[in-house]
Amino acid sequence: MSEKSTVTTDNNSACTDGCVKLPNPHLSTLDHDALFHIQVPLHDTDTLKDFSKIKFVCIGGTPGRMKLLAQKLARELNLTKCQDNSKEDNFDYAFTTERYSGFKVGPVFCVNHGIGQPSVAVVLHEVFKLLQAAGCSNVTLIRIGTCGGIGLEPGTTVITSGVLTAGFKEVYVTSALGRPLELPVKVDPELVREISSCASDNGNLDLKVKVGKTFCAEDFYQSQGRLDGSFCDYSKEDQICFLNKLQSSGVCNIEMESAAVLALAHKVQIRAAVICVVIVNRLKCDLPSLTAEEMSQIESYPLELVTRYIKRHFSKGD
Ligand code: R2B
Repeated sequence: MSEKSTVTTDNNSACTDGCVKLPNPHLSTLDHDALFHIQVPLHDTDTLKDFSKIKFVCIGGTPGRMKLLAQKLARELNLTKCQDNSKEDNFDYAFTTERYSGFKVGPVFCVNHGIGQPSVAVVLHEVFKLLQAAGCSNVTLIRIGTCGGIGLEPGTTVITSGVLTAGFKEVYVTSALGRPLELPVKVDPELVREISSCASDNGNLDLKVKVGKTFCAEDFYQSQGRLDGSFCDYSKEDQICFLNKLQSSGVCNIEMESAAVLALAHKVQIRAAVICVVIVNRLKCDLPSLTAEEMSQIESYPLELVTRYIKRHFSKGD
C-alpha cells in the first residue's frame, strides 16, 4: 500500500447474537489494558457486572447536558437501583476525568464527547471496550446535540438519515499509520423510524422532528461556511453558494460528530443514531441569537425525544 493511498475498510466483526465483539485481535493479547481517558476500571468485576446490563449509550457534547439527561431518565423511568427519587444525582455510577464525564442510570450510560470527530472517536473507542469487557449485548448508541439548520428554524429536531463530509462524500475520514483512512458511514433506517415515531408520544410537548441528511464538518467556522472565524479565505458569495449546494444535496443540518459516530458504531456493529436540535438557521445567519432560557429550552428537545424512545423500549419489556 502506498503512503498516499486512501483505504476504505468495511471488515466488521461478525456477531450474530447481538453481543459486543470488537474487531481487534490485539486486545486479547495485551498484558495490561485500561481506559485511559474515562478511567472506568476495566478489570473490576463489580463494575463490569454493573455495566453488563447496559442497553443504551447516550452521548452528547457537554458533561452538563449528559448529567441532565441521566437525571431526567432516573426521574422519569425509575431506572436506578437507588429508588430515592428526591435525590438529584440518582446515578448507579458516575465518573469525571479532566476530559470526559459519564453517568450510569440502570441500563443507560450517558457520556459527554466534547467537540468534533477526534474527541468523539477517543471516547467511543473506550466506551466500546467497556461494553465488550462487561459482556453487553444489543446496545444502541444515540448522539444528542445541537446543530445549524439549513432552512430550518431553531427548535426543529433533526434525526440524521445520511451524512456528507468534506468533498460531499458519505465517508468518515480518519487515518491509520499516517495514511488516510475512509470508513463508510451507515445509518440504521429502522432506528431512525423508531425514534421519529416518538415525536408525538407525549401530549404536553409536541416535538417538531425532521428526518434528513447531515453535513459533518471538521470545524465550527470555515468548514461550516461561516464568515466570522479568525480568518476567512472566501467571499460572501462563496458562502451562499456552499449553503445552497448543501440544500440542493438534501442536507438539512450541519454539526461536527455524526460521521465518526455512525462510522465507528457500524465498524463494531452497534446500532446508532444522531439527533440534533437546530439553534440557528444558517440560511439566515452564522451566529445563534437565542437567549440563555431559549437555548436551554431548545437543548432539552433531543433529551426529551431520546427519553421517550428509551421509555417506549422499557414499556415494551425490552
Ligand atoms: C454542535 O455544537 C458544537 C459546536 O458548537 C459541536 O459539537 C457540534 O456538532
